[in-house]
Amino acid sequence: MKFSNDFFFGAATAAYQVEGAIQEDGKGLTNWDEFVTIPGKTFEGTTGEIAVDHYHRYKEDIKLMAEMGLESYRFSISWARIFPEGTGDINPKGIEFYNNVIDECLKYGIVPFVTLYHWDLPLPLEKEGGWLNKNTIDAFVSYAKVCFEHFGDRVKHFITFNETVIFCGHGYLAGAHPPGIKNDPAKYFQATHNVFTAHAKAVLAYKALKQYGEIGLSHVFSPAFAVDDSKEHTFAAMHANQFGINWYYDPVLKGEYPEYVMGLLLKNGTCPVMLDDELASIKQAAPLNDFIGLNYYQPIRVEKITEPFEALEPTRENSTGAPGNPSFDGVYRTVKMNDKRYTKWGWEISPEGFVDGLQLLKDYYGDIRMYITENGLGDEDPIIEGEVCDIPRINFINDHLVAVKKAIDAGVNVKGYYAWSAIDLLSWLNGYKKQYGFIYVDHNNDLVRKKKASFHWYQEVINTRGENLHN
Ligand code: BGP
Repeated sequence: MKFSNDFFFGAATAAYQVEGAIQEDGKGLTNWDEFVTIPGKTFEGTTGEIAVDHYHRYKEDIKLMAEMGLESYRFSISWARIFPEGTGDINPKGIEFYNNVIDECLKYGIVPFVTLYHWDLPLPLEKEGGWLNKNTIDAFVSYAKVCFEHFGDRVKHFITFNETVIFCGHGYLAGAHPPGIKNDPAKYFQATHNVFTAHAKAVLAYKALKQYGEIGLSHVFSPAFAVDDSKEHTFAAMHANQFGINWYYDPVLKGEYPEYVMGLLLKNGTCPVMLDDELASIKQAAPLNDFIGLNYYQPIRVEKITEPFEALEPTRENSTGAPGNPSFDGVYRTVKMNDKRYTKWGWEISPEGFVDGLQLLKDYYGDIRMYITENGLGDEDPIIEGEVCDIPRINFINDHLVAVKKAIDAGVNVKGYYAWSAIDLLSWLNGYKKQYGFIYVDHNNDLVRKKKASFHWYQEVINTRGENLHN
């Protein structure tokens, strides 16, 4: 079961979910800072105002990560710390903060793996149309360049975007993320195209600097499987994967959009405005994209909708991954199955789906380098005699690491695994109740940190390079 020495054992966080200090040292407000103040948007009205105070406690947190033996730490930069207005003047304090975080990682030999955009858009840009406004593309590229120039001497792994399908899907279809728009496929597809363009232009800018690192992007990876092998449900799975996988990976890896999806968008009038220079950048950047990051939590089980079906009104509860919803185009719906296991939040637990999904990606895209940039179990961890006994998380990660190893042995090019999350943090819509970390944060006692059972377990996994994982 041993993983090779060049495989990263890591863990991840995102700025909004850990940092807090949303208006400190010159940071500008973001779309999320505003969105969470709308009543009912988040569980118990939680906000990232303090989060887990990583902004002030990053030294303590990184020290704990080092003690756990973490080889790489994936974190995101908050754009509004670097450019409080989204564009214009750089905030030197923002640069200083991330320099400190990077240097702190390097002090312990932890490789920083940096996400440039994990959903927190500077508020002035959101007010001007956010990802629907083509100016946001240029603003992102300028911001990305500043990050490459200031951090690229020490950061050799950049992720441009985290999970386009989630922030665009929740932003323009479910209305559960900013800007909170519901059921608008034309806007949704336009936003995704603008993001792919921004990614491509950032890749070109990065390569022009010749920093000799790698750059890619991370998607949520929820491969669709048919509920049975009937023709109609098999079609539903193909359709779901075209929209959920190919629409997201083809422009990045092949430099063009999948014909199947394009055909349907043209037919129903939801095809985005795509300018020639944008399509040219997407084409030019594809062979330069070094890797894809996969955030795998669960697969989806789908069935074709054959009879009229009353869609649930999208809400916070049903928009965060639990099955039960029809697809935006009414072609299929996701289904909870009796023979599958689910988390307390209704997400399927399926290491088998992970192996099959990775194989599917290899079939689509060949030898592209992959990192598992998120995978983990959201749970309410039991505390027994003062100890956080997160045994279900240990089992979950064990099984998913075994799945990764199986995929590697079958020839899939996976180079690292980042558990979500390094430390307990703010779940975007589910507050602090849904925990993911190896490190517990006590919200009743000054955010004191405490090692969970999984902390010691992961330490041992890293130490032995996975030798003792069990099948
Ligand atoms: C991913 C996001 C993460 C994290 C995770 C768990 O989609 O990239 O930021 O939030 O999902 O999600 P949740 O907190 O909703 O359980």
